Amino acid sequence: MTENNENTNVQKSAPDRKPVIFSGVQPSGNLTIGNYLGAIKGWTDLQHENDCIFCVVDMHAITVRQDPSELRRHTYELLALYLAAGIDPEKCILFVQSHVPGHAQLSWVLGCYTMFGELSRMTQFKDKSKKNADNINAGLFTYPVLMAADILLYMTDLVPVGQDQKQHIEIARTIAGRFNGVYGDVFKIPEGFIPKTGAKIMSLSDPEKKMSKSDSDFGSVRILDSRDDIIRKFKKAVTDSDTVVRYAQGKSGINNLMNIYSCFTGKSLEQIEHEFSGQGYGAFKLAVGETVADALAPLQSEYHRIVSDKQYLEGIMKSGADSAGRIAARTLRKVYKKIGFVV
Ligand code: ATP
Ligand code: LTN
Repeated sequence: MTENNENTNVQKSAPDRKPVIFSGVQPSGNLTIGNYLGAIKGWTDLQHENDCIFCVVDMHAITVRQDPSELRRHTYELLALYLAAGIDPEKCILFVQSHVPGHAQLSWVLGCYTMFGELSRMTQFKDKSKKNADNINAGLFTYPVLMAADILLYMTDLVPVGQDQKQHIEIARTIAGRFNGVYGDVFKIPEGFIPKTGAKIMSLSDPEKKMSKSDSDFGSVRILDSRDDIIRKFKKAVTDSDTVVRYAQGKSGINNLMNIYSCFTGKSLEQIEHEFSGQGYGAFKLAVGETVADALAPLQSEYHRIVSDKQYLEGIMKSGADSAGRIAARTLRKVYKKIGFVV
């Protein structure tokens, strides 16, 4: 293992240490406005006051079968999207998970402190096992252990994610607590950071179901969809038989559209009800579609500018992996010592 400055103790929270933020998205392509509102958009606000580390989690992506050339392309594209969304590589560490070997190394160790029963209870594992019944592989099962390694390697304080990742943060806390219980204060116990609005954007075609990048129908609005497609998808959004735009139980379609509109405009639900009083669903759906398309347009043009500059993206990946790798190696060395490996 590489030599490190042993005096730099990342485990102790120095009073002047900024909170560490870690998060990641899988480069599985077709990012949706759910990924944007639930995760990436919020990251940009956090980068000013914290030490932020944002990762392209390619190792998680291979828990479902990926075409190699697509995976490579999606990795560049996701990094370009982070940048286009406003994440500043001068302020944050941006890197690709497989470029820092510490993630796989710590994941193995933590797997020995994670119970079979705990992993069996993960709802994402159960859902993905149903969706990929012909490929229920061990990586899909131990996915949360790798995610715990991602987080714990950097002594992370806060993990900004959407609602669906709450259970994975919980298990990362359990694993860290169990490890600390045996070896002393090694890991920082991380907290999830779930946005108040936008944490669970629902499918436009089935508003009882989470909007997901792996669903290819009209239900998912992609960040890079054309203006026409975005508007068309919102026009087709499934709603109820009422006609009044108001947030209420049993109106999951309208509630979802109101949430999306609120996230992109900053308006409260009451303001939205007021704005559309006396207008039908048609006018509201069109307004939401146009607002989303307008809000995404600058991000899209920035994305197209950045994504073609492969050299620039590779420079960021490389320096991000160097910075992340230094922190990761330090944590891993400490863990290896604690458990009795010869370092
Ligand atoms: P897949 O459909 O391939 O499982 P996904 O859309 O869930 O993928 P991930 O890469 O697993 O995407 O998630 C990236 C981030 O986006 C996570 O923080 C996750 O909580 C968030 N996220 C995903 N879907 C939504 C959604 N519908 N609403 C809000 N946040 C979401
Ligand atoms: N499992 C996450 C992606 C992810 C992640 C992480 C998020 C992998 N490692 C560490 C936050 C912190 C998901 O969104 N599906």
